[in-house]
Amino acid sequence: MKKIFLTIIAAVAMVSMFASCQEKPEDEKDKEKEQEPTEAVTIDGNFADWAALKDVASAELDVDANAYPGMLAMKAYADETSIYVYFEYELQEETPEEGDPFIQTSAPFEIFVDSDGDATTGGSSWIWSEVGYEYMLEDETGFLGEGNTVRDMAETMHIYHFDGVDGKDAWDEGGHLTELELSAYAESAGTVKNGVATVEVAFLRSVVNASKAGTIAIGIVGYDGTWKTQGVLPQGEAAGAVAMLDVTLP
Ligand SMILES: [Ca+2]
Ligand SMILES: [Ca+2]
Repeated sequence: MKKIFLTIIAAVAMVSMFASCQEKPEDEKDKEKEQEPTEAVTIDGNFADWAALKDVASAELDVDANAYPGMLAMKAYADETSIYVYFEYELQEETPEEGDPFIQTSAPFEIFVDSDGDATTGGSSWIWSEVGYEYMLEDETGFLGEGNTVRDMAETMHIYHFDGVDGKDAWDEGGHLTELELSAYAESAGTVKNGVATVEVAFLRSVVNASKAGTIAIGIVGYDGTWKTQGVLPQGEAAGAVAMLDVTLP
């Protein structure tokens, strides 16, 4: 009973603190409003905001990079709170065991993040020459929605922390991924036109432990509905030829 009473006292104290916080003079409120960081990119399927950004990290499919040609272009950017990734992905023809080829309707997707900017720490991968990723975001449902649309992956994007031996592939001995139980940290939107999906994704810097200014590196992979690798960026002459993309954190 005493414990309950103390809890009530604490609750009342918190409510009154909260109430006092609410009663700020108008000019102070205005000042706070000015200090609120504005988002560099709005996740709305409109890409004019990307075109307006300065110093965007970017990678494109090289003409000689034929191994995984599905990912045509990527850009990455960060503001004070979030990391933004843009990509263009050409939908691939899939050939089921029976029947005619059809354009893929499911596109699982992964973002690898070397969040301490040190390729010698974290997991490795055959996909890039330098990786050292601490976190991987993965959506097994993928970014394609019903019809010619791009869906919001907010509810289905999983995030994994690499907590195995540095330099090991997550699927080899010594490698290990732990899924983090987080929600409401990512969102996505985009369009599908002429067989190309253009997608913008945002996720919080805090969930990949990248809150300080510095440099991180990002790589993306797109798959078809059977998890066959279709697109990789950055990509050199082949997968494994180049490092992930450096992104500056303010
Ligand atoms: Ca936008
Ligand atoms: Ca690392």
